[in-house]
Amino acid sequence: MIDASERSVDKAAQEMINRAQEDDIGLAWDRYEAMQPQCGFGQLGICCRICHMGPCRIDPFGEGPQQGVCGVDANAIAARNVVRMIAAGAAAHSDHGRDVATVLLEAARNPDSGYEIRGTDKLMVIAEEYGLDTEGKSVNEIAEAVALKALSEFGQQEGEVQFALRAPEARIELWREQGIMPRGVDREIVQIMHQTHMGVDADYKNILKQGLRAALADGWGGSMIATDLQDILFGSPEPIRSKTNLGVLEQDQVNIVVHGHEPALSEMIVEAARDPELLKRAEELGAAGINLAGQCCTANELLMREGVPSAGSFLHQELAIMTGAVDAMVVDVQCIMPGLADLSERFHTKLLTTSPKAKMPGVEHMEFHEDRALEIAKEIVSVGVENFANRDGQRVQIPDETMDLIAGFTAEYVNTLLGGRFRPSYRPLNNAIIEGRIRGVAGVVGCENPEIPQGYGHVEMAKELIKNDVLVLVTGCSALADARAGLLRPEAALELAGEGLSEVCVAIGMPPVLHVGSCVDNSRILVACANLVAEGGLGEDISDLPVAGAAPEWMSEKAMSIGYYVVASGVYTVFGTPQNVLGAPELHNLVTDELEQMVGARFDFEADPIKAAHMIIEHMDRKRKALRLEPMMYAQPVAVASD
Ligand code: SF4
Ligand code: MSK
Repeated sequence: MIDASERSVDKAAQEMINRAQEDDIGLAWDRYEAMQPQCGFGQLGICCRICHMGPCRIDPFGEGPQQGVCGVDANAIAARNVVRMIAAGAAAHSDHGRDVATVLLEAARNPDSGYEIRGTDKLMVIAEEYGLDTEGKSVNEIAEAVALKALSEFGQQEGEVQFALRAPEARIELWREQGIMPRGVDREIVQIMHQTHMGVDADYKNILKQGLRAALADGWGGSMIATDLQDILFGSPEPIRSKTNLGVLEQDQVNIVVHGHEPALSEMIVEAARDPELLKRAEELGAAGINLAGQCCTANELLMREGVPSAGSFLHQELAIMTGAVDAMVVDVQCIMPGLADLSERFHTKLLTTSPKAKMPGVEHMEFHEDRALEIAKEIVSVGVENFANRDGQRVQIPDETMDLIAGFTAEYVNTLLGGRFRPSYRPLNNAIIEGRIRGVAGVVGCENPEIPQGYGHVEMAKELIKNDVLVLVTGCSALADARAGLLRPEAALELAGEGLSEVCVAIGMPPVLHVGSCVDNSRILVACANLVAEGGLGEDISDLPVAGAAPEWMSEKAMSIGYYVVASGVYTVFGTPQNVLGAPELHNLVTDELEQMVGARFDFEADPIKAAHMIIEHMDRKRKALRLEPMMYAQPVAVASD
């Protein structure tokens, strides 16, 4: 038997991993082990299969080939691979944004769609930002105009992505000077595909530059559109209490797990699960109710707007099915393991795909359409309800693990949170940083990866940072890992935070680790950084701020796009495992050093989360010194990197 604690730090996950071993069921960790040793050329980033003269690979020891058949070198090969990852990640986030805009358009035009526009305040703010005439117009007319304007940003051929103008003036100027100001969202992604086609760009610096521009089109474009239009449709989140972990599944209720990323369907499923007829049918079948739980970023979306509990993060998806208590798992797009198809066959779980972009062989497909959203959501919930009758009580094993949390802090809410309802402002947060109560702000985000014990990187890094008075903002699976560890409770401030941070948190009852949302909501962190600069006293640009980013357990192409737009926005960022650039020394030097001269920030790679936390702390101290801020107010825990 493998020691399950080597695979996850979470007790519930360990219980299910052990169950899988007893039942001889292979999970992601087993498939990862079966894959060892992984291809060294791929890991170093120096294999290329862009054209049919290849595949080609560069000998990292300098003895074999140093060029592909076409004559390209290791740096350009690795850079092309990196920016193609950025292109895919930016495309995923941005296509999500496009879908949200389409739903907003449907909601505005079709009163029978089942959607209502809940975030009218935000609608007016965005309409003004887009320069739209709102005088005498109805909510639906304004929403229609906003949706059309947002949709036009994707295919735009000229001009600049609108929300990029939210960045500080100095940053906008720098982007323009460097030639990386994003134009249209789709345009930047398409240009990567052209630029990296065989026989086009062979200059690794020029290739990476386009990667930065496409990443910015994601962060300040596609992702930001997704976030803001979701707020318009479903309402801006405000802090809300809920629970997380596999223990949120209910023994005596129909359990429906919604998994993926886009709230367009899952918000409707929340509505459908309250339908009296479906509740009655569940009761007839012996269930005490219909219990919804979220998975991955769908979990974050529903958690922060509806308080729907989360069953877990990326590596929990198979474990949820292993409980034998999930009657339906409904998936849309992104981070859905194809391995779910075989696993659900071994239990009674009905796996349902819903997006025309994401099907699985042999898995039932119930396609979602915005114009019949509620009707389709009810049909989907009904499948879960009927399947409750097939549940084998003998095979149900739900770990008795849940954790309380508070979710739903937005860039806008920081105004009210710290400034109060009567004088909403970032001033108290800026002051807390200037006076040395809070050292700085770190965004710790991203995925999980079986390469690292699940949650170890996220939780240990967040604990070390808050101990040293760093306010931590979390999104995606990082947020869910910290939530399971209890870091999203206000009590965590007293238990684990340094004295200065704890004082601020206790005064207003907030956790030291703030849940900011899903992967597309990393855009909220960009806006928060712009607001910190705009409030004054912390420099003229984001790169002046004592802030940092981290992705301790990253795996997806979206994480690459996020990392690059965060760095291109001026935020020093530490990735847990190295990007695939180690076989390309000059490219490696560019991303971990020279980028600093270009955009005022760079990457570091560090697998040890405690060491990485101290790299962030040292970076913040350098920025504090450059800004001539007050020394930290209280004696600090010793800031020493572990061995
Ligand atoms: Fe090989 Fe060049 Fe073709 Fe890549 S583009 S597969 S390096 S010949
Ligand atoms: S779900 S992108 S594993 S954070 Fe957004 Fe989690 Fe990473 Fe998917």
